[in-house]
Amino acid sequence: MRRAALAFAFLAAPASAEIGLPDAQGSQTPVVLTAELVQPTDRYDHGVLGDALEWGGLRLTVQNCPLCSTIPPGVQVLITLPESRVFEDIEARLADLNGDNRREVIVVETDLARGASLAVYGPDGKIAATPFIGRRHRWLAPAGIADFDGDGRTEIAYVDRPHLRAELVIVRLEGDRLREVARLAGLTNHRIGEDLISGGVRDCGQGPELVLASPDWGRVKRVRWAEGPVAEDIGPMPARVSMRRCPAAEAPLTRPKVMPGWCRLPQSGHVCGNRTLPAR
Ligand SMILES: [Ca+2]
Ligand SMILES: [Ca+2]
Repeated sequence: MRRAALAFAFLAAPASAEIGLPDAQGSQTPVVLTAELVQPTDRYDHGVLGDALEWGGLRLTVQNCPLCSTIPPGVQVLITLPESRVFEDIEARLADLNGDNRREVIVVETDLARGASLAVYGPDGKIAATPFIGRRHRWLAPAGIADFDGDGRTEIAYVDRPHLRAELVIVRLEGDRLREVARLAGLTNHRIGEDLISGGVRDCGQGPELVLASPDWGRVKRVRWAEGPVAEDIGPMPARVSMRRCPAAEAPLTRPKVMPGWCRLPQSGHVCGNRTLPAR
């Protein structure tokens, strides 16, 4: 797997507690604290997210960087893509994908000639990625991160070509590869030109469920796991779908658990959960 060019920028260490996790030898291993997309660039003329700007870099705040033993904990690591690539996404997501209590970074990485892939990064660079879709101007939209099949391991859900193919794909990080574990047609979560990704993951007491849209945006769909992902029509698309409201019969007394960083299904509006979209 081709690795992105790495440029390490040792900047001022943020004031934060020591949270590195000791390994079996007692030494500290690096932990990603924050991740953000940086270096806006117009070198990819796709504009699927509403403008011609994508991102050329990924900035991580890492504690106990193994390559910087003389630097105090809490350094910034700048991962710069080659000119043939961009990060084509609205944010860099953090989630522990392999159960080691250290979060990985999940982001859409696009090759200018071969389209998008879903990539996973760590403090030392790229860990794994799906194959590029294979054609310029083809994209995928992350949909959620959770243990969808209930086996104790975390999966990532995304929609493959949300404006064309509209297929939900669920992958799992296994070592240095992302293995596809399920695929389901007839679902989407993005409309061309919107600078947000719609829907997301919630738990109404029966495990995580994805909230998505029909390809024509006329219906709201939810996807649960029953020996594989199963989509259920839960009604017409209203002006706004609340990710924070469960059907009354399912969770009458509790609010759903909404995974952070994901958006409401919009007709308008630009708010993803409680976070603000990065400036573009
Ligand atoms: Ca991890
Ligand atoms: Ca799982």
